[in-house]
Amino acid sequence: MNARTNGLDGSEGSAATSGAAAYGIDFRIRLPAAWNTKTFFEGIGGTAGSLNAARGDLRVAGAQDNALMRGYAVVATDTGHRTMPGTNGSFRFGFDPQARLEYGHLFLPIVANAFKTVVQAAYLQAPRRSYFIGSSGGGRQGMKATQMYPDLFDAVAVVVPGFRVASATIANMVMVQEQASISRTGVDAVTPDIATAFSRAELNFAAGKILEQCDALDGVADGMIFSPSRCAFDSQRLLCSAANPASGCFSQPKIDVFKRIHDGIPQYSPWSFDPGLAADNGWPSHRLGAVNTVAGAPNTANIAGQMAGHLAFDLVIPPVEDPFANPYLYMLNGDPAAAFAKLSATSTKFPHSAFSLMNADSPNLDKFAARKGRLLMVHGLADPYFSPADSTRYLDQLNKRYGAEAAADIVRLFLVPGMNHGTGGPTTDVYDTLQLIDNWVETGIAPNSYVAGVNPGNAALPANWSRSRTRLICAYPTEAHYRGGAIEQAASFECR
Ligand SMILES: [Ca+2]
Repeated sequence: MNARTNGLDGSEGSAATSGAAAYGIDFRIRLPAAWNTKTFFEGIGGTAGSLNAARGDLRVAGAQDNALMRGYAVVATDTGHRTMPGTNGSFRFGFDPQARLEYGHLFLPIVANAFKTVVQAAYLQAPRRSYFIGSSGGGRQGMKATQMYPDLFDAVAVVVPGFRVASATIANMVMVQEQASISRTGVDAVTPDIATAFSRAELNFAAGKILEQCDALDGVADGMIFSPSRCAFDSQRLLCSAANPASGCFSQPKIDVFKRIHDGIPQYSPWSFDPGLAADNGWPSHRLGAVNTVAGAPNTANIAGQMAGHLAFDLVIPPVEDPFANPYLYMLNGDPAAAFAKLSATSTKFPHSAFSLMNADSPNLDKFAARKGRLLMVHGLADPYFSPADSTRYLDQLNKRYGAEAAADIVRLFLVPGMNHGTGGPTTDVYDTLQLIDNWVETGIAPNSYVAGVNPGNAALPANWSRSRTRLICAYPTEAHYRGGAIEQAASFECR
């Protein structure tokens, strides 16, 4: 829909470079023969720009089923642009104002309404329930729907939602610069290589020290911290000294940086101290990347690549002018205050700021609440991309606006110890998001907790955990507490 062979500026994304009409909203619908009268809109993370299979894959590690197999009609979309080939190809839609608008939120009503029309035509019946599930950037999309298009969905589930992505990228810029201050230079002998800021031994040491102080606060030392509200980690425990000469201990400058990047920036939220930081899809992939072996090659950490390109080309107004620029250098040398100001900027060409287009942080859910809409949020306490404290901050805002009791009828937030960006880490990340929201909508009873299991294929699972471990995940602000019994079983915990 809305196909255009060129960007509005006439210069970007010709059909020759993208292999198709450069812009336009692609979508894919799958319709099961045995329809359960419900629909599933699949969010898409990152910078979108590709068309997923529309099976309604559930963000359930190891699960063999999907929404389609359960009888849901499913839609997926690229949100209006295709990833272009070449340098910064996934970010270059940001030079096109209409593509920014569609990616920001406009694709939601356009695709949802087309989906509804197709479903009605196919089954000669309007859908009885409509759900949206998305992770990361897809979570941001779901929250936009609750705030801007409250009639579209009966329930929205968001996992590790990047609902203040614009603000988060500035925290990322500060992280890059903080890490650079303790990094070695790369192979060009000039540019700091932030992959060297912390070694794997140091991350493992930090994870151990965090557990040492906070693991047992929930009643049991089981490698998971269920009481983040009571875990005021003392980072001086990491310091190398005569009494603490352990492998992986920290110098004082490293402790200072470690603490500051957990504290974050005032315009965003702090990060929790959680042992999941040492897992592959925690800090190593998001904040450090691989050690650079080729002069001039971009750092592979997401704060230096994915989030950097997103900020430079899709969020700030005006975007960085050279579409082939190295976004790592933008993060490394940029002025965070100046970049932050460009997130609220507009121009004649770009009439909508990044904050208005991309952030989804309005606590006004009046219309969504009036139609009995339900919002389920799940956030990993070791998510290195988007802060779990940003999700609790949002919950606190809703509690203030509606009162805790009324808010609990609209939204439930679940914090998952050890879980990284959606899945992975030393954690129980197997659970059924779709069943949770469907039960909530069909019964009207909000979930106070759910039982999660481990993914036996998760390489970050500690050796001494049972591969059938289950845990009780409690709705914020309650926290799981061990009450006695078999340590590997969720039934041995209660929400307090
Ligand atoms: Ca524990």
